[in-house]
Amino acid sequence: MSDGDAEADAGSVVAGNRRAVGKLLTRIECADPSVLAVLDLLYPRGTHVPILGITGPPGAGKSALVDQLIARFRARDERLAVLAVDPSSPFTGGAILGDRIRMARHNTDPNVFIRSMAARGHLGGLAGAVGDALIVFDAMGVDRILVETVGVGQNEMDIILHAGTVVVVQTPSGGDVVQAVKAGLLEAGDIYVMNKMDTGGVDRAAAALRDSVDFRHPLNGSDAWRPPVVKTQAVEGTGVDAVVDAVLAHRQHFERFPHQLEARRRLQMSAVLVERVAALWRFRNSTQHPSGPAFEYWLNEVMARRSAPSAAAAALLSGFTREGIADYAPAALRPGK
Ligand SMILES: Nc1nc2c(ncn2[C@@H]2O[C@H](COP(=O)(O)OP(=O)(O)OP(=O)(O)O)[C@@H](O)[C@H]2O)c(=O)[nH]1
Ligand SMILES: [Mg+2]
Repeated sequence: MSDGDAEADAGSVVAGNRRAVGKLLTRIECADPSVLAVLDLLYPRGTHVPILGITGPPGAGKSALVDQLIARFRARDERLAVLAVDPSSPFTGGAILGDRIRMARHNTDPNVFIRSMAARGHLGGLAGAVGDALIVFDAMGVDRILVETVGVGQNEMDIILHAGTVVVVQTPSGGDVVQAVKAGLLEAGDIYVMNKMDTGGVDRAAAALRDSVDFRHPLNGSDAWRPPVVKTQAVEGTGVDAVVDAVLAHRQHFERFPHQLEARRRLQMSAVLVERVAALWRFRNSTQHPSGPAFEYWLNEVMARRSAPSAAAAALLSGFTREGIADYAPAALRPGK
């Protein structure tokens, strides 16, 4: 694909062409390397759109909440992009299809772009695909981006690495808090939602969550954000206005304390970079047998005990390109020279 094509694709995204956005996301999903040139053009043209992450255990009501949030933000005349990350994990217990369809009712609204993403083939894994999709969303001219991911194990990290505000959805059911602690969700949230308030034990569960969250977010001075705990019934929309208020308040908090937002972005971006480095290496070695002149060269060096493995690894890393590994074997070091 030529540079001109990349320019044209990037231009269509910036112009808000939904078809172009959709095609680009498909190319990201299936790890089409020609997409990298488009992302390079789009990234500097991003507009720092606020990203709202919604995470929590399977079936907690994340999609139902997102559906309600879309309606609320649309009522405020915001243009939205929504990414539903599908980890294709065996844990997923919610009524995916039903709720996706319910959420998809907004797709007829020209100011809402909804997309779900699986992306196991992506160079940077699912986290990489989400990051790349967010670059596209950030450039397409929307006012807010919503991302839903299941908060199990590593998957909630996809959101935490990118979102300016993270909403953690819980339910009163017994195992949730234990699972949340395990998944690191009690450190991750800026806002906590105790959903399914129509089911039993919600007040006790919300109070226990309040205590756990306070315990993990010690208030260091008056400029610290105290994550609110909001009770909701996401299908009917009860309590969702309070979630919206909390989202807007969190944004205002960052406007008052911009250094906190800056510090968070820096921390997130360093994690993104580290993850990208690791992903490049994993990709290379999961898709093909490690080979090529550079790998062979350094393998031989290690086998012959001329180079320690760590030194060879560092040399190999220095020869990385994002498509894989460059043919990197310094001529001066080649055997026989
Ligand atoms: N009773 C009750 N049911 C709810 C509530 N919110 C969601 N549900 C139901 O719970 C089920 C799961 O809701 P989803 O919105 O799909 O949950 P999810 O967290 O998106 O699920 P996954 O994406 O599969 O992890 C659905 O059958 C919803 O209708 C609620 O507040 N009360
Ligand atoms: Mg869902």
